[in-house]
Amino acid sequence: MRIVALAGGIGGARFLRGVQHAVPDAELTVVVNTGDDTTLYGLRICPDLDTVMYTLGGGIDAERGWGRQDESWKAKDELAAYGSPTAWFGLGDRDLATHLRRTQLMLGGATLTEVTASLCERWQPGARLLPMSDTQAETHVTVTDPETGQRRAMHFQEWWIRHRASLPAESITLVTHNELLPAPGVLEAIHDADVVLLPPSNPVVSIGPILQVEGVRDALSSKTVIGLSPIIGGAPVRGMADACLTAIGIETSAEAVGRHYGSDLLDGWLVDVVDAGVSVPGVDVRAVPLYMTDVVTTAAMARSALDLAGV
Ligand code: FO1
Repeated sequence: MRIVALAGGIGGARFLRGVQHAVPDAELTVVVNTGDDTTLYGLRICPDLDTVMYTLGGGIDAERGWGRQDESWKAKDELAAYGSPTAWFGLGDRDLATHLRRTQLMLGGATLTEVTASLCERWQPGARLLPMSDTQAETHVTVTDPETGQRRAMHFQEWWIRHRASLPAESITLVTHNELLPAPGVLEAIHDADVVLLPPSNPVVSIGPILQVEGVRDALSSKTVIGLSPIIGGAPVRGMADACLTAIGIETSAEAVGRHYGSDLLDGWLVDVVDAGVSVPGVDVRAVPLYMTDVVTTAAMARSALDLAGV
């Protein structure tokens, strides 16, 4: 069975471990959001690609959900001691090597697709990881700066990490300076897939950017697409998707997110049992337990999604 998943960071990565547990023989391709990517200290940092790679490759810090296990923060502390204005970013010492190696390869002319394949040779995630695009595109959030009272755009990571998404976002925009073309293999993987899954990732900053890539929505229109709600009982399971949903005027509910994706995109929508009764016009909704407490419950969710797809 060929499965394609469009994924962001923590929630998406955790769900994908469940997919691997549920259907170990499936050929899994993950198209990963790169809108969170940023350049800090001259290093290209790809949070969602790294989170998926570490989670499936066994290097993730399970409690944090991002970055490496057995991590240390010496470089980060030294940067803070120098008064670096970006010392707020969680730069782990082990994780730093990933950013260094990625940047080294890119300086040698490698595309992000090639870099990702090279890093995965070490991590062996058991799935093919593709960036959504090799073209740089970054999610920026427009806020009113509390210090100056001026409206300004800041990178998503600064809003998310430094400000904990506490500054009301007036807009969330994927900024790119070129046509946002799909990375090699993305459209082909979608075309060849038996089913496409939208894991419980942030619908605005994780799944949203992938849907903006040229040709992706079109490729999905002829596929069976099953989504899983990241919102349970009116609240995000983790993270701050509610702050993102509010920014684009969407209510934080399983029903609103399902309707946001809509029947043009979705064939099926899994909601948690507390949200049973949710309706999304033109979409087959099913209520199953959606808390990813461990890999067994997550595998059951994956199984439910595949059953809903009829595969
Ligand atoms: N999330 C945080 O809440 N604080 C951090 O300091 C932080 C650093 C970080 C470094 C590398 C990386 O791959 C992810 C990191 N994340 C951090 C998570 C990241 O900001 C978000 O998970 C994604 O960008 C949103 O999906």
